[in-house]
Amino acid sequence: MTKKFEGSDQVSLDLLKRMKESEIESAFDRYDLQQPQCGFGQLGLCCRHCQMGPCNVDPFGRGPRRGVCGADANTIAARHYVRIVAAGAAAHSDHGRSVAQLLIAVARGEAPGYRITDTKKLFEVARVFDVSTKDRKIEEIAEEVGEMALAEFGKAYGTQKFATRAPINRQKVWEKLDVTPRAIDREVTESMHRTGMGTDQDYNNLIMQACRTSLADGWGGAMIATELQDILFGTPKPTRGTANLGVIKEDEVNILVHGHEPQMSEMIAVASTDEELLNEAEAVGANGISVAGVCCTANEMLMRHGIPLAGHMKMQEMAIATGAIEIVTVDIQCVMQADVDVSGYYHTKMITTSPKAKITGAEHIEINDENAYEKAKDIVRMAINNYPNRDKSKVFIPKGSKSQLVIGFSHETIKYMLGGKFRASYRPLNDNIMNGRIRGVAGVVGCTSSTVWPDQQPYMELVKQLIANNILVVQTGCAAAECGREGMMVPEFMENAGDGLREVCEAVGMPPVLHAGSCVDNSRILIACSEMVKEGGLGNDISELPVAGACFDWMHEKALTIGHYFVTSGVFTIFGTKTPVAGAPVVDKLLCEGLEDIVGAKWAFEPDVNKMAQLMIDHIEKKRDALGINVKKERKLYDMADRRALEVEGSTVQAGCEPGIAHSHQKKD
Ligand code: NFS
Ligand code: SF4
Repeated sequence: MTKKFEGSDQVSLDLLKRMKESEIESAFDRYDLQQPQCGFGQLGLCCRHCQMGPCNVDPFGRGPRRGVCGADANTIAARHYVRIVAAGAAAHSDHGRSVAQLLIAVARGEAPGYRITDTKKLFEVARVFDVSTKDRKIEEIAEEVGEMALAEFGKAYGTQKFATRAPINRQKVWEKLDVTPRAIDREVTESMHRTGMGTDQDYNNLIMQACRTSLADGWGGAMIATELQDILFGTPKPTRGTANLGVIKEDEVNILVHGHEPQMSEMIAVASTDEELLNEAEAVGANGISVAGVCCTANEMLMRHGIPLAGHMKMQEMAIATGAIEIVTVDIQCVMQADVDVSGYYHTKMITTSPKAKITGAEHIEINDENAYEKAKDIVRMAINNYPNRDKSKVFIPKGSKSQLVIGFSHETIKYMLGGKFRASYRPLNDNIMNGRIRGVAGVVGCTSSTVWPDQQPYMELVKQLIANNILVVQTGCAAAECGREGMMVPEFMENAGDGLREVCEAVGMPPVLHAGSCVDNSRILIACSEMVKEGGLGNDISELPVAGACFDWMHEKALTIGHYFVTSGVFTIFGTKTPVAGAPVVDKLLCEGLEDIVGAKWAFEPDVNKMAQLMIDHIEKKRDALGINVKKERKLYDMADRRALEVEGSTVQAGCEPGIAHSHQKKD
């Protein structure tokens, strides 16, 4: 059955057509070639954890019901699930570890080219880590914060320090279940151990380990990545940017930065402004040097510096197939090996920069903390020298394919935007949720993948339905890149929002769809939820908030880990795919029903985007009912709001308006 979604991604369709004409294979072709994909794998019922296997379990009872060791469907599916969560946690966290190492190197003066940018954030993290700031040099504080962060990965005792930022009641839920994450590496290692042959063979116990490991990501490794990157590269503030393949310049040297860690891309961006290199670019006939991003590196660069975003995960081959890329540099995660082949059809050079990620056929130039700027300059120079090799007849940059967007909505920004510079607070957001202008908040995050053909745009449709129902949308990852590319992240898009949400967006001047960053930056959403609880009026735990999370087509294991830490943090989360444990309905029931009684939130898997939106809306309304904020208040004669409205002649504030964002219209209070 073909799914009908909003819009069509013409740019991607044009590029895919072009690739086909040039006989370049795309991930979409390879996806077709993989059909039909293994049914056991799709059901989560394939186990290869020991040499007696691989074992498959037949969910229809016609074949084996157990593996050679006796593992049943529940055990096999739950073990598989835990391994996905552990792999995702490992990916985000290893990224976080590199940032901690870089912070230490910068503090010790061993990383030329980098600096400490946000001391306010440094002090905030120092406070959480119990690092003294009194009468100490910034470098001293930064070094100790870096060391403390590094210790979070392997400490012998205690639990994750950032977990103390969660509301007290949430922490109590975790303590009671004994899922407060210990050292990050320990949780990942223990997950691998428990899921091997012959260890943990109780699906309930396995899913609890998935809870603990996912929290080690969200409130551990991923949060360390976000917070320490903010210290080093700056906490994002609202900035204008551009997105889509049209950001690639026909007459400039183009460098595509792809991957996840900003360490590499930040230096390439700096090197691209080097006077000497700009002169060299001019000497080869180029009008400048242009850097554009793909995947989460793009989100990082866009959020902090407004550096254009060429595309999200499933567009990486298309970006190279514009034929106008001199160099594509990659570090870690979500990089397709096929990029080497696509590059090979053009003059494009592909360069790997991380010792953790080499790709056969790509050139390796290692970038580390000490040599980053020099190596980045070398790479930019290589791109310049490659510019004359560009075959103009192969260049294809779809015309008009460039969208404007406003980005940079860190949780601090949201606080400032809503509360104002002098009284930054979540009070106005909570008040507007309580008075019903905003019904709730939805996180729409995660991947794009080759399982969805570009004539379908599920993220657009989902987000449109949510904002039309007065739900404020916060986005990260490739889902954010997709909606940003489609022009949904500008204040003008508020005309698609419901009346209440539009009123708030108008008063504050913000889009109804907020870009909060890369996938590790989902930790910003965890903090925002915690702040909403602490602000008061919306219950005493994240699980009481009228919020929901969604990802349509998750691709990388990281996305499932994110989903699981949101659920374990108390947020109803829905993915637009089939359940990853479809072959074990009992485990599926635990994820999609049972967990609600245990952690206060549950999963849903629903491939129909309309049903997905409705489930989120229903959930948010259910939470509003439980909070008692859906009850219409009885009007008193001349209540506070009436008096205010009378006092403010000519003001746009209406009678009945409660304290909130719209008060920024008031001339006096
Ligand atoms: Ni997230 Fe970023 Fe995109 Fe998915 Fe990959 S780029 S870390 S995993 S595909 S959203
Ligand atoms: Fe088969 Fe059990 Fe070995 Fe898995 S662990 S491959 S189910 S024998």
